[in-house]
Amino acid sequence: MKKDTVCRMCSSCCPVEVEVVAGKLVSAQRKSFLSQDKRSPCLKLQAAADIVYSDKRLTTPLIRQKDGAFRQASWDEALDLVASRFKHYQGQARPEAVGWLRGMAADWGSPWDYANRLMNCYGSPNTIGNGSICFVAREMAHTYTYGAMAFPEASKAKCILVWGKHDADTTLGVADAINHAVSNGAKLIVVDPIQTPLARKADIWLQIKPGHDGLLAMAMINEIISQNLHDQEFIEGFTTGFEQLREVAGRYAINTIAPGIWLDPQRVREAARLYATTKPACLIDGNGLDMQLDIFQSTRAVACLRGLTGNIDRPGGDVLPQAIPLRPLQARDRLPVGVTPITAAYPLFNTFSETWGNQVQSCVVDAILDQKPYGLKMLVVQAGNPVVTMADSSRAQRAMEELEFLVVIDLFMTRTADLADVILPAAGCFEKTQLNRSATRNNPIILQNQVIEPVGQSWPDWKIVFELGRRIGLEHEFPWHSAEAAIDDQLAPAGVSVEQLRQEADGVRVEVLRHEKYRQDGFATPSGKFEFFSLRLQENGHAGLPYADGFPEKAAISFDAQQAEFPLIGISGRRDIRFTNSQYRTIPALLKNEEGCVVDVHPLDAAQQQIEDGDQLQITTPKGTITMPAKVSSVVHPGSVRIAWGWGDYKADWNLNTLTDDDTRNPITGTPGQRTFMCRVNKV
Ligand SMILES: Nc1nc2c(c(=O)[nH]1)N[C@H]1C(S)=C(S)[C@@H](COP(=O)(O)OP(=O)(O)OC[C@H]3O[C@@H](n4cnc5c(=O)[nH]c(N)nc54)[C@H](O)[C@@H]3O)O[C@H]1N2
Ligand SMILES: Nc1nc2c(c(=O)[nH]1)N[C@H]1C(S)=C(S)[C@@H](COP(=O)(O)OP(=O)(O)OC[C@H]3O[C@@H](n4cnc5c(=O)[nH]c(N)nc54)[C@H](O)[C@@H]3O)O[C@H]1N2
Ligand code: SF4
Ligand SMILES: [Mo]
Repeated sequence: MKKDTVCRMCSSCCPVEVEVVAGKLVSAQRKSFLSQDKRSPCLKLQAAADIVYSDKRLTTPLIRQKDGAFRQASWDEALDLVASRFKHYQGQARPEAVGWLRGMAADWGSPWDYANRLMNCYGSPNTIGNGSICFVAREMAHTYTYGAMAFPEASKAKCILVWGKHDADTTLGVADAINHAVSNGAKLIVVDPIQTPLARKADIWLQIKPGHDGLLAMAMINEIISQNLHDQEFIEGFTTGFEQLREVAGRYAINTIAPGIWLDPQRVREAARLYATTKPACLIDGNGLDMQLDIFQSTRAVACLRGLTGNIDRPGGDVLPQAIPLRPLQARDRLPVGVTPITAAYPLFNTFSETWGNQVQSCVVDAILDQKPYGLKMLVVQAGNPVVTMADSSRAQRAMEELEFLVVIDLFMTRTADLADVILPAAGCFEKTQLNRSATRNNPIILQNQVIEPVGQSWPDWKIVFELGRRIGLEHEFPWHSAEAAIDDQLAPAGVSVEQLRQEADGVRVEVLRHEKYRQDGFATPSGKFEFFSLRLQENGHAGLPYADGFPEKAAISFDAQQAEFPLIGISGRRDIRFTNSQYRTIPALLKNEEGCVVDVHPLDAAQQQIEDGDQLQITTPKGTITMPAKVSSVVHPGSVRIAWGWGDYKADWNLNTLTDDDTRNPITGTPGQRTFMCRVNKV
């Protein structure tokens, strides 16, 4: 039988059709507006049955015994134990000593709301996401410029500028749209320090020096204004601070900037002209900007290009979302007044959105190890593997070990789960009904619909949270006994029900798609305008215009001050389509003899140490050393190496975050430099 749902094995949230035989998932196909032969392939989805029925799945709750080993337990026993620890800190009048750390995998829609609801009603403000290193920091920069995160209408664009994103590995719906537009003649510009498959297809590829995107954006702004290529009508009617932008960008002339960031001035000029004169153009930014120390200003500068060229909210440009009206489920009003979250040092990031809440995950480690701003004693980790995915893994691991009580909710055993006192087995995406953020951010709403029963005794995340809530005395706050009841409640203001979503597998559109909404509604910023200049930022002690205070030259890359000892730029590497972050290396069909776990070294750098393919290389930073096989390759620029990402759960010695730094962070978003850092490479 064929059943419709949404795949959530990565954050792409693709609508899929699943083949179910005798209650078992057999295969799954991704839906797309493109014909089958033109769709970008997903190897994870092809291995869906291997993942779902892997013998490595956690199938019962586990409790750690005195001798350190885990034993199987019933749900009643495990949940009662966890609930008793919640009550312990409440009894000590320290509910804020309990934290709930969320990784990316359970999604940021309803599951994020449920965790926040439980914690707010319990009395702790410390539900913490990992958005400081993922796209939330970028979303804040978009929001401070035009009120929301724009999304590209790439299939209708005539020019596509891709800035630090690789959709064919990470976001297949967008990859399809790019391919469609390019095959219809759209121009393609790619800004990426790596010669990716997309870069090879581009009309112009700018192989930028990692972490220096802000300078390129300012130089392009300068060029567009000085060549009079900007959209005068849009700027006059709908923006703030254009004259200041002209003045600040004037300090970033292409001829002086480009050579320092590894670029040919003439190519940058051509890119600026092509982007500004080919309408409509969309600008797709990605995780190449995230995890950078300079994330906020660089994304603001890139975002300014969308207004400068008038492409914001135009068909085929960068469209602003029409959010679905939802009943707020986070119960923020239940949090006792005066309890500050452990992320209090990042007030603007904590408050820029209605639903994101606290997203500076590094603060979890500060609170556990350094009691900063106060101690965190117990942690629930849901759908995350912080020991591997957080910056400075050794420190993150020490923090997990230091806790009085650690609960992990996951599908698989991980290096983080290995340190837990209690492990609760979660059901995977095909085993539960869920409302994802991508479904509520904008039309149409598509349901992640349960198509098979949970594997073993695993439970869906919603059920774990509701049941735990009831056991800590929140029966009234968690009245729902099914995912459907809770989703119906949340969707009531939109007038949409789960029943209806199940009947309309391609989604329900609450409002017709509109463009240029700013003409009627303005932008959702304090001034109602597209803000090149942000008074809100200036009043809070930050540059009101990107780089008005100059570019942080020696602070854009971790360990830059120690360049003499660590001369190469390390780039956290490719998101292979076979894996999602630290996941799926235990699946033989995907692991393929550890293919892809390599350090790419440019032939010129390789020659200095006679490095050849397959040689074992030690990569060292002030934080630690890992060892990986070499691949001599000119996809990287001389002076930089690309290190494979996500292998740290499979093999500790391949954990890239052993190398990264968490001491220095972006002042607004608390982002550490997990993408780009100075390092040294030695042949073993
Ligand atoms: N150096 C470096 N560091 C990085 C990155 C990088 O590229 N380089 N990427 C960063 C980014 S962008 C992110 S988002 C983070 C990701 O960091 P994490 O969120 O910690 O990432 P994952 O490794 O995907 O871990 C997700 C865990 O959730 C489990 N899981 C999967 N589905 C479910 C579910 O439905 N419910 C539950 N309860 N568990 C589930 C998986 O088995 C897995 O153990 O890593 C960041 N760290
Ligand atoms: N297959 C797969 N899919 C995934 C994930 C996964 O791990 N595997 N992770 C999911 C998650 S959590 C996220 S956040 C998304 C992220 O998905 P994307 O936003 O596509 O991010 P990445 O693929 O990490 O990086 C995009 C590009 O940025 C480039 N880049 C690196 N450094 C720089 C730089 O300094 N400047 C510029 N301009 N570019 C740079 C990289 O070379 C890469 O080509 O993917 C999601 N989907
Ligand atoms: S890209 Fe693949 S794994 Fe990710 S959601 Fe889409 S189909 Fe699933
Ligand atoms: Mo992410």
